[in-house]
Amino acid sequence: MFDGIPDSSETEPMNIHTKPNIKTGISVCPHDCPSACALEVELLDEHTIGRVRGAKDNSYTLGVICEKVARYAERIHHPERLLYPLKRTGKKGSGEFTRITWDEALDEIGMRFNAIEKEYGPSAILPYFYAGTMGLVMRDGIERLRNVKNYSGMHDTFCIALSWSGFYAGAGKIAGVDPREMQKSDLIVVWGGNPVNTQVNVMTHIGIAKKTRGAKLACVDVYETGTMKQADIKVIVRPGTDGALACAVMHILFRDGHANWDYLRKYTDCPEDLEQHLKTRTPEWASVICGVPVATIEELAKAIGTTTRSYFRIGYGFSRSRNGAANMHAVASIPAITGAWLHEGGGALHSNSGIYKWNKTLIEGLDTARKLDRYIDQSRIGAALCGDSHDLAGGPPIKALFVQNTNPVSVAPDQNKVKQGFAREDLFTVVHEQFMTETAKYADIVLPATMFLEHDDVYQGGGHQHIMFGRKLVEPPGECRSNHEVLVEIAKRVGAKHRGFEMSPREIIDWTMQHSKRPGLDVLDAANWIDVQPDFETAHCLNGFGHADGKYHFRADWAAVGRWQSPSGELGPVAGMPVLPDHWDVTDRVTLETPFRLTTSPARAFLNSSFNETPSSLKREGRPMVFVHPDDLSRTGLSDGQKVVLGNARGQVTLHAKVFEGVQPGVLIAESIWPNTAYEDGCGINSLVGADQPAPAGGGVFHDISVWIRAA
Ligand SMILES: Nc1nc2c(c(=O)[nH]1)N[C@H]1C(S)=C(S)[C@@H](COP(=O)(O)OP(=O)(O)OC[C@H]3O[C@@H](n4cnc5c(=O)[nH]c(N)nc54)[C@H](O)[C@@H]3O)O[C@H]1N2
Ligand SMILES: Nc1nc2c(c(=O)[nH]1)N[C@H]1C(S)=C(S)[C@@H](COP(=O)(O)OP(=O)(O)OC[C@H]3O[C@@H](n4cnc5c(=O)[nH]c(N)nc54)[C@H](O)[C@@H]3O)O[C@H]1N2
Ligand code: SF4
Ligand SMILES: [Mo]
Repeated sequence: MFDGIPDSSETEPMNIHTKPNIKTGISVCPHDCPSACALEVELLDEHTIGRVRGAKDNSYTLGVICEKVARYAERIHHPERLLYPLKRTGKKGSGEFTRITWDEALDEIGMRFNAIEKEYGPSAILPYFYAGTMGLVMRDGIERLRNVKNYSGMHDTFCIALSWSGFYAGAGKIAGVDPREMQKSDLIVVWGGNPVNTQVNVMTHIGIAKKTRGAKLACVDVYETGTMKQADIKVIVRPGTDGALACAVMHILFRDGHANWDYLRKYTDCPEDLEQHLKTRTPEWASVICGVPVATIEELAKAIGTTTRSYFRIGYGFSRSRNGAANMHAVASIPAITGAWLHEGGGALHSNSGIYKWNKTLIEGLDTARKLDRYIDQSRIGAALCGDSHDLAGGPPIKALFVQNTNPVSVAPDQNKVKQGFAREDLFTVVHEQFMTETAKYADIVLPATMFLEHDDVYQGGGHQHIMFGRKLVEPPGECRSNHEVLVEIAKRVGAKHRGFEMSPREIIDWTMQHSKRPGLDVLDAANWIDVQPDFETAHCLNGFGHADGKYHFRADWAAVGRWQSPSGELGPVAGMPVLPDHWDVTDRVTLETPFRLTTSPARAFLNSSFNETPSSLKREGRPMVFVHPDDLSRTGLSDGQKVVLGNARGQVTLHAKVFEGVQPGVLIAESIWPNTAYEDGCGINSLVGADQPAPAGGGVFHDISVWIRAA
């Protein structure tokens, strides 16, 4: 029997489309991607899916999804999926395990957690998670266990800490113009993002604007990406120098009379100070820093200054630097100079996460007497596990880890330190996963997890404006259990009492919807998704930006931003940050020993560490490579296709060189994230990445790396 799926003889409800002989169910892509695509999934039998397609009637998805999810059958029916609970038999990291029952696994977890809590206090246990699934129940339910038990807090810094800090410093909220308005735009500026790889739907909407209005696309990146290949204005910067480029663009806008002074006086905090400050930030000044020819800077600024409807689609990538928050703030300031926000098809969007305003009391157990003693920085998990007193914040060592939805031994910075920490014999590690990841290999207990088509959850579009129901469409294989089911069972064994542990995911979704001033699950279930786009005035900030004074802030209050973003208060050298938009020269140093700058930009067929197990993704990506400018190849005596080593004080990585013209000399690109085992010696690309705590709230500096390169 299908779970809730009628057979084709029944009347067709809204959420089921019947193709000849193949049933189709509607769900949502759960992966960590701003597109959160509405999906149509072919259902071959109660366990088996066929092709996956984008829902045509979702006004953001418009029938388009990425290739890797279209082939989801490869992932959900992968022969290497984890099916049963496992207990470690070999050395940590060896991947040697034996099958045990769920009761044995859960009883051991309960016993060990209780013993550790008794001896060291609850802070010695760290629930550690990220966004492997973006479903609110399955992703964030782990916070309920943490909060009820007062286990260690976690500050999530992999992804958004730098970019949101920068955008918030200016706009005072994390929301922007409806992405569908890109269709009405005459210039779309994709800055520091590569939607062709990372959120294909942006290209759909840009494509419509190009076709119907002859809109132009400008793209700012550190190499010629798939997105840049389609751009009319191509800007290749040196990594970590977008602040300089943005300042020069704004300098030209003021210089050439493209500043909208009526708008500036009404909607921004200190335009005269900014204009004055930018007097010396000329294109010549910026060109030396960012390596972009003056003529290209002029071309970009002219297009922005002379196109009323210019839409800034601002990505995450360029914020993953030690100066990333400052760079984001500088870039986000550009449309406030021209007043592009006033017009349909104009303004900016980085993320729309701020529009949803969820009441997470039930999901996260916020109604408990929680008093978390400390927060561990997610990106510094290596140092924290190795006992760094700064990271442990005066608390006990971490003695137990419970990991869901993330693969830190692959994706976290400073990988050698992370491995050292995970290898500790006195650390009790539980990993709930779909595959035997690098992290799962270090676990004492591995638990098999369901995939999104095997459980119910609710999703929000980070890059659009839909609340969406992702429904269970097939039965899980083997003994896989959902995150919620596992939390319920652990809660029982560690004495964590909360009504959320007594409820089903559907009940939790329904309560959460209703208490977030939305309709209940019945309405969502019938409609599949709800469009919650704020009105034009709100989205365009015409009734004010998010700060108390309603203004866009050119003058950033970084200490306040740090306190907003980081639960343990502002971090890093906040005092040194530029108050007005500027170039902040704090990136990883280029030295005689490490003369190259490296970024680890996302590969098209992988999604972080996911999909790097599916055959078609592996085939498409080939092998781990580093793109090298031809001048650099000849300068270093290396050749195209040669096996090379990249290295710095943190580690070394072996991969193959590939000649590539679309990058500045001195800059290397290693598209990521390959499994560690794809590299010789098992050292993944994050062995080279530093785990600093950049101001004002920490964050992963995945594209801010200095290295040497030499023949292997
Ligand atoms: N070098 C480099 N490193 C990076 C980045 C980069 O650009 N370059 N990007 C960084 C960024 S932005 C991010 S967000 C991180 C993300 O890195 P990760 O957190 O590792 O992200 P994912 O690969 O999305 O998901 C992790 C795991 O979640 C599991 N999972 C999925 N759904 C479920 C579920 O329902 N239950 C359970 N228990 N598990 C599930 C998947 O199998 C997968 O192994 O990587 C960061 N690391
Ligand atoms: N295929 C695929 N899709 C993904 C992911 C993936 O790994 N693979 N990851 C998902 C996740 S978790 C996230 S957060 C989003 C992120 O999606 P994006 O917003 O696109 O951000 P990034 O993926 O980090 O990097 C985007 C681009 O920024 C460029 N970049 C790096 N440094 C700089 C710089 O200093 N200046 C400029 N101008 N550009 C720079 C990189 O070269 C890259 O092309 O994508 C999601 N979608
Ligand atoms: S584009 Fe993003 S949200 Fe859409 S199917 Fe692909 S990974 Fe999922
Ligand atoms: Mo991310």
